[in-house]
Amino acid sequence: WLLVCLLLKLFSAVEVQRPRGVPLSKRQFYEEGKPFTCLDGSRTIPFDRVNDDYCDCQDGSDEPGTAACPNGSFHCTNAGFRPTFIPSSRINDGICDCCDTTDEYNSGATCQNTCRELGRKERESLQKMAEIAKEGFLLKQQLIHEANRGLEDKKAKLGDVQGSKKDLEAKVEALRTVKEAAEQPEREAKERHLKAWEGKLSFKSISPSTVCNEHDITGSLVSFKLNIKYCLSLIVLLFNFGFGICFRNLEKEISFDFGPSSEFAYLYSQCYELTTSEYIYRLCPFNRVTQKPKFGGSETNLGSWGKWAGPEDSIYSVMKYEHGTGCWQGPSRSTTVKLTCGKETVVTSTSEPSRCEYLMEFTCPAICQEPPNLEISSHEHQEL
Ligand SMILES: [Ca+2]
Ligand SMILES: [Ca+2]
Repeated sequence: WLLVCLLLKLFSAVEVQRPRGVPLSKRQFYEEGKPFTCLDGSRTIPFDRVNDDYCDCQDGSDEPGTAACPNGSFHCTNAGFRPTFIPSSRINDGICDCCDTTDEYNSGATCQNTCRELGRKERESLQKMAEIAKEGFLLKQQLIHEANRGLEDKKAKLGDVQGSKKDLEAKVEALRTVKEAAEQPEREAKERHLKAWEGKLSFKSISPSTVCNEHDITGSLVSFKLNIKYCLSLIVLLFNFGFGICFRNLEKEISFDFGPSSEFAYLYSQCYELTTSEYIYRLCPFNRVTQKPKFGGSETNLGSWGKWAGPEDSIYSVMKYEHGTGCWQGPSRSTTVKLTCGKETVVTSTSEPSRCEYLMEFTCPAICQEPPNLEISSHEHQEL
């Protein structure tokens, strides 16, 4: 009895009486036998002028089921698939537009109801996408775990670098003191020597050989000191330079926005290529995008890392690379990278939708969102 009740209820739900082409949501505006007011409120007409194949309302709302109004739209229920609207000009035009065939009710066209089949295919592809999202989301958790570990490592390294920089600075300072201490007697000796030499100059006649010899001694003394000085400066320079690079690189890497949970960190210092018939495109995330002719030729910069540029609710779904090589008599090249969920990290397509503005599609697990529970949704489908 319960089943019968349920079936009856279902039937009554499906069999809601309404004029042809009217969606369920607007049923209340089309009350059988009562005057109809155009949905834009412009005028009221007797109900028999609804779907009488003559356009009465400016907004086309009196002819939802005929092609009489140029701006009318027809609602296909498409049971088993997705309901949709089509322009009313497609009613009875001989072409099957609605999968439930309802748009061709009077044209003689033989349409087959494909809604069930379409619905099945859609569910399959949704299922597949959900599975990809599920696997991708698991991978993402792994990426987050690794990124956090990597970040801790890097922070520790930065601390180490700072520590050993201080250590070395102390050592260099000690070396400088040693050097100065060592130079002190030499300086004194040199001064003595120079004085003696001046004495010789003033008191002795200058023979070319003495000048040369004396000069040699002084010269080598000077060059020895220069060497120490040079060496020390070189040590200090190399030390600052090396540490500077190391330091800056680490700091730079730590400062990047790798996503809410650092899930995009693994893309840093990686590059991904896509070869088309003409070019090799290369995306190095957080760095730059380039294009190189496949058969030789120089590389073109299509933009350097700019920012995350997705819409407010999913800012991490789009990357923007800017200020690439300038176009001839045009702006500098830029690239928009759209990220979609996938198990693999790969560039799937590139295009140039408008001049010097490139579009790249990139799949990676880091963008995958937690999928809704699959089992519940498949149950729902079965019940339907
Ligand atoms: Ca009419
Ligand atoms: Ca049609």
